[in-house]
Amino acid sequence: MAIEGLGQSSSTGISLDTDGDGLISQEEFTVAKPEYVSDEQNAQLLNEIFGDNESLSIDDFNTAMMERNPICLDTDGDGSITQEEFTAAKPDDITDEQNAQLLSDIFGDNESLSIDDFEAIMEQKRTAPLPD
Ligand SMILES: [Ca+2]
Ligand SMILES: [Ca+2]
Repeated sequence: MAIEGLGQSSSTGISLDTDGDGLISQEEFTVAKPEYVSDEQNAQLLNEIFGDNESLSIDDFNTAMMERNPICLDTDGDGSITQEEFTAAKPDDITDEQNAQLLSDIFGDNESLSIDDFEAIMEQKRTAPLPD
């Protein structure tokens, strides 16, 4: 199996594992953070995602990311998450096509969702089996 081929269908976590040891370290996470995330926000994220762990397995990392408080996505603080805010926060390895699919999965016909609704939908997706 070609590892390079994983990019298409794999989860966010794998691309963060730059040394390929199967674990995402706080350092690897920090290196990969988008530029709009300040050091302060990054420290907060590390705390939320890693807790007391120096590193997490890719599975644990993805679970933690899904459980992460979506309030972080509400960058203008109006209590709702718009498609635009969601798109702005997407990891670099999510293609526009994948993002469009996510938007349609999560938002459906809505331009924005309340944080509660967004959380509920993400929770459903987290517990649902992933499509192939
Ligand atoms: Ca690693
Ligand atoms: Ca908002």
